This record gives sequence, C-alpha cells and structure tokens, in this order.
Amino acid sequence: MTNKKSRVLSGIQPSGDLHIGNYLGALKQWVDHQKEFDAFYCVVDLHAITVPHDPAELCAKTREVAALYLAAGLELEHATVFVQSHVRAHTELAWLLNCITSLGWLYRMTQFKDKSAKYGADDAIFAGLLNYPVLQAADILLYQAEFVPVGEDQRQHIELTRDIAIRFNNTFGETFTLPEVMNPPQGAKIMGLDTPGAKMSKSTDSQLHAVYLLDTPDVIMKKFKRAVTDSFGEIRFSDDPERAGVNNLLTIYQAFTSKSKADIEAEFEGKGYGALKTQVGETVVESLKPLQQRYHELTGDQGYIDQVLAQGAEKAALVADKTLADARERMGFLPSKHT
Ligand code: ATP
Ligand code: LTN
Repeated sequence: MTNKKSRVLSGIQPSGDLHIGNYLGALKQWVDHQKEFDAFYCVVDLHAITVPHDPAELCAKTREVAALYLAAGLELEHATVFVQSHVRAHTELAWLLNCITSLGWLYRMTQFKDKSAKYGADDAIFAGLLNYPVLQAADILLYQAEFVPVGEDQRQHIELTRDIAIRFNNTFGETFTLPEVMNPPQGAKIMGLDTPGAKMSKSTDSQLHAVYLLDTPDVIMKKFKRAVTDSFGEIRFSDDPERAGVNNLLTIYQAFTSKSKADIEAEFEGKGYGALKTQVGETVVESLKPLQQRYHELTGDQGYIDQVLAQGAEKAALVADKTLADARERMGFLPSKHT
C-alpha cells in the first residue's frame, strides 16, 4: 500500500494588505495541515489585475504576500510556494477552459455580481473580472488538487471548478481530478469589525474595518476597541444578525485560541464588552507577534524570497506542464515540434 499524500492548492491575491480574515480562512489552515498534504500555494497575481491596479504596487505586494506565507509558518519541505504568473501553464489552460465554460455559469457568480456592481457601468468592468473563476479553475486543475483550503466565500468558485472539470472530462476524456473545498473549523467567514453584516475584505477604505497582519499592537487594540457591537450586553455566540458584532469578536477569539464555545462563554460570564474587546485584541496582538517578527527577518534579505519563488516556480511547472500537455492532446491540438 502506498502512503501518497493528498494534493492541495490555494492562493491569495496580492491586491492589498492581508488581514486576519485571510489568515484564519486560508493561511492558518495551510500551515496547520501542511505536513498531511502535498501542498502548492501560489500568490495569484494574475487575479489581482482583474480590477484596475498599479504596476509598482502589484510587484511589491507579490513579494510581500509570498513573504507572509513563509512568515505564517509554511515550510518549504512541505509546501511549494510560487507566483502564479511565473508558471505559464495557468494562462494557457485558462484559455482552453474558457472555451468550454458557459457564460451563464460566470454571470451567476456572487463575487462577479458584487465586484461588477462596485465598478458600475459595463464599460468599466473588464472581461477578466467575469473570467476570473476560469483562471482559478485552471490554477486548481493543473495540479490535480483534491482539496482547496479557502474561506467560505470561495465555495461557489470551487463548485464551478468541479463543473468545468466534469464538462472537460465528459467531453474529452478523464483528465482532471475533481477538487473539494476545505474550510477551517473556525474562522471560515470573519466579518468586518465596523460592518459585522459583511465579510472582512482587503479592498475597503475604512480604517476600522480590517485588522491587518502587519498592524502594530497599538493599531490592533484601537481597531478592536472601536469594533461595532450592540446594546444587548450579553457575551455569547449567536446567529442573530443583530448580535453579529459580538459573535464575530468571539469567533476571532475562538479561532486564535482553539478554546471551546462553552469555555469562552464561561470565561466572559458577567463581563462587559470593554473587557471582551481588550481580551480579543491582546490575543490577536500576541498571536501575530511571531509572524510579524519572521516577516521582518525574511524581508531583511530580499534576495531570499525571490530565490524561494524561483525554485517554487520550477517545481510547480513540472506538475502543471504535464497536465497542460494532457489537456492539449485530448482537445486535439497538433503537437508542436518547436522546443
Ligand atoms: P478582496 O476583498 O480584494 O476580494 P479578500 O480579502 O476577499 O480580497 P482574497 O485574496 O480574495 O481576499 O482571499 C484570500 C483567501 O482569504 C481566500 O481563501 C478567502 O476565502 C479568504 N478570505 C477572504 N476574506 C475572508 C474572511 N473575511 N474570512 C475568512 N476568510 C476570508
Ligand atoms: N479567488 C480566490 C483566490 C484564488 C484561489 C485560486 C484560491 C485564485 N486562484 C486557487 C484557491 C485556489 C480568492 O480567494 N479570492
């Protein structure tokens, strides 16, 4: 019997500052489970250009996100870390998959509806935003990933990836593994501190919305102290939308401490919201300290990250190029003699 590890793949866009939602929904579970899987983690820079972007910032953020992957604790003996655009197979497979993806499937995507609403008129929405999930499907299918560790908001994109793979396999023959979504036990959907009704997001202008992984302790404490709560004065987990702020603070606390809900509610019995906010803030400050320290060490030697990414792209391309060659052959492309 072989003991082959299951393959996982995931990615984060270098489109802003990473926040504790990205950490708890994605990065933390990558790190927690890295020894159990054959893991591929990319910085999805091609996704970051689906809305208007600044070229200098894209380049700097790509390095920053890669450094945060390592600072969070990914180890290169378990995980291949690379930049999506460094492996050309991603864009090529995305085109092939675009040609078997129904427009109706793409128009139904919640992320497309939300983001296109933000950019308003059709002239201001680029085709890349609509085709975004097809590129994501290419990312996943190229590596034959069995699991995709992401936050809850990405479930619909993973389901679409399965639909695309099923259509390809049915039309051209068994080629792609069908992936499954992998959510963390807690923290799959962290809400904005100032908007407990909406998920914490990178692309927002409000100063009190998200706690960023590289925020200083003072800034983190300030954001938690100003977090929106309610007037019930009760500290307990709840699905009631009117108690979403307190529930979000408790969820963040639970995800960082791994304590049970009952223990947490007992811990705050008889305490006020001020005490809750201070305790959650201090926990987050302490939990992020090692990550922040490693980040500053790693970025002290800029050449190191680039070297890791070069090696990662080489390893990733070995897997991706093979899958792409299979897909091309099955679709009937004349083999190229050009090397
Ligand atoms: P943007 O607001 O620019 O769309 P984002 O904050 O949603 O960005 P992504 O790069 O789209 O970040 O997501 C990276 C990963 O973080 C994905 O796995 C996503 O599911 C997860 N994630 C994003 N926001 C949250 C959140 N609020 N709670 C839990 N997981 C999240
Ligand atoms: N759309 C994802 C980012 C992403 C991704 C992927 C996640 C792009 N390609 C492949 C998992 C697997 C998001 O989080 N917004």
